[in-house]
Amino acid sequence: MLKWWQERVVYQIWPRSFQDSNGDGIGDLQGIISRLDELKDLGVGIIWLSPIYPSPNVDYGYDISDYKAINPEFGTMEDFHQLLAEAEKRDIKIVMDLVINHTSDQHPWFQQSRDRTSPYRDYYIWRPGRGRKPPNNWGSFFGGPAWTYDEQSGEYYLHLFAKNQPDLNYRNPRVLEEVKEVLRFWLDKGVAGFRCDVINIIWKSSLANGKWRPALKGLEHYLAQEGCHRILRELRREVLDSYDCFTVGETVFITTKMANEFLRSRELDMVFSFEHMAADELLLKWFKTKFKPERLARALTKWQLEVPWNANYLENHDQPRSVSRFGDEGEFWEQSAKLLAVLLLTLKGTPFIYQGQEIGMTNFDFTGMDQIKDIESHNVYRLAKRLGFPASARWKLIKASSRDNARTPVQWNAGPNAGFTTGTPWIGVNSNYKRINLEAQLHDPHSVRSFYKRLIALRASSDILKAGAFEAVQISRSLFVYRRKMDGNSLLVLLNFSKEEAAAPYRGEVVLSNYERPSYTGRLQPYEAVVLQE
Ligand code: TEU
Ligand code: CA
Repeated sequence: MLKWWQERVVYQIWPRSFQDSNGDGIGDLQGIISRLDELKDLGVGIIWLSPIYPSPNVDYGYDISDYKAINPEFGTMEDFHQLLAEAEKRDIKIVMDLVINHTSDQHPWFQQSRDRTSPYRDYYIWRPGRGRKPPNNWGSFFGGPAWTYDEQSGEYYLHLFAKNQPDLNYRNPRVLEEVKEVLRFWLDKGVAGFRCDVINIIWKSSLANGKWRPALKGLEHYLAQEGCHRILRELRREVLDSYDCFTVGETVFITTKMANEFLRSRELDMVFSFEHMAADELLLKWFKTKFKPERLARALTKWQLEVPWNANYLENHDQPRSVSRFGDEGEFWEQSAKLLAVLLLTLKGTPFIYQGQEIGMTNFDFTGMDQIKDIESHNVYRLAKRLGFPASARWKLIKASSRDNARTPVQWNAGPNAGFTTGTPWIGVNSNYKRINLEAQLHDPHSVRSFYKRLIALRASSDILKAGAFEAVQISRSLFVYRRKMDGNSLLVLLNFSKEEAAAPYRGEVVLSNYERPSYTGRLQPYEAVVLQE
């Protein structure tokens, strides 16, 4: 028997760029409410909201200054209640983002923590320096050291992300008590679960120096430690078990073995893997290399075979757009966007669609750093400059990997600002919005969006697609063929990740094809995806 969060499809909203309702250029809750009908029509059963809490926006919501309120830029608590009610009318569940590795440095806990005598001192991780040097050699995810000196305190505090995102200290039991209250606060309102931000790094086993690594020195001291498992078990037992909800962990650097350790006794219900996201990377996400479909297929296959239930995704607010990365922005834009849809919705697991993915939105077309808002991009750009990268090379890194690729406003129509706002958008709209927008696709039966809708419906009606076993059939340079099977029935999925035709001598009745072909004859067109009933 599948759980409801296994049956449904999740749609991720990054609220700031979704839909503005009041002309201030910033997406908001009323904007989301106004689009629920379209999401329902698409077949979405769960919405995951990236953080909507008050935040100074150093990391656009992932730096939280109050866990129990709504960012006034997005609306009020009343708006949130309305969103819950309107979603429920449409049988859509709402999932919140839970960011508990760190808070904002503007959170009152941290403000008080800067006073050495405050009871909040131990909410964070403070240490004296080693002479003029930080307490250890750890590096932060956004580049630079993981420690910042605070004049007022005369000590350093740990931050695995920006210096405005101090890490919480889970050795202090009061911190976990606060977190439990936050969970109950939202669950009692009716939210259906949490996407747990960098949840596998919340426990630091020691603060010893890290061994050498190309980035993130110190990782071995905080990645998936026993203390983290203990905390998650406690949250499960004392809070989550009393509600009908699910959790999905954003679990950086996770292996399938680690994943199973989180899933075994339901410390988390699902985890996001990052391995398949490395299919076009060399060592670091900043060094993009030619995309190799084979690497993508191998990573996905490994996770399909070794983990019982996956959280499948090709995009989110941290990743470049999938059609630009794994497909083709040019001649085969439409076919490749549809191919990626087939991949996402025919793997075993819960599919996560990121806003705009369903209309094939592409990477941004910005021309300079002044248009980039993301702190990580700016930090890395500066770092690359210090390392002596020429300006053109620095810009290339940003273009290929910046998180802002996925953060441009959703393209609703061909009107001003793509229908996102009547004011000035907080970040640039991609200039391709006249060609790529929802309105143009909504009633076109052959659009990318209609194809997503068909696939979501197909998955909903197919026990094989939802629960059938996965079997890899062929992984070669540009072909990925796999089977889903159950009780003697099977579906074969054929994907051609290339601009060339390809021979793929398999047989079956066509269930679905992005070329709308009536029958299959053993050859795939460029970027063709076919599902065959065997
Ligand atoms: O991301 C964690 C993370 O490690 C990366 O995916 C991150 O985006 C970065 O690219 C690493 O180089 C989560 C959130 O999804 C992200 O938006 C936040 O910035 C981050 O945690 C901190 O809360
Ligand atoms: Ca607004």
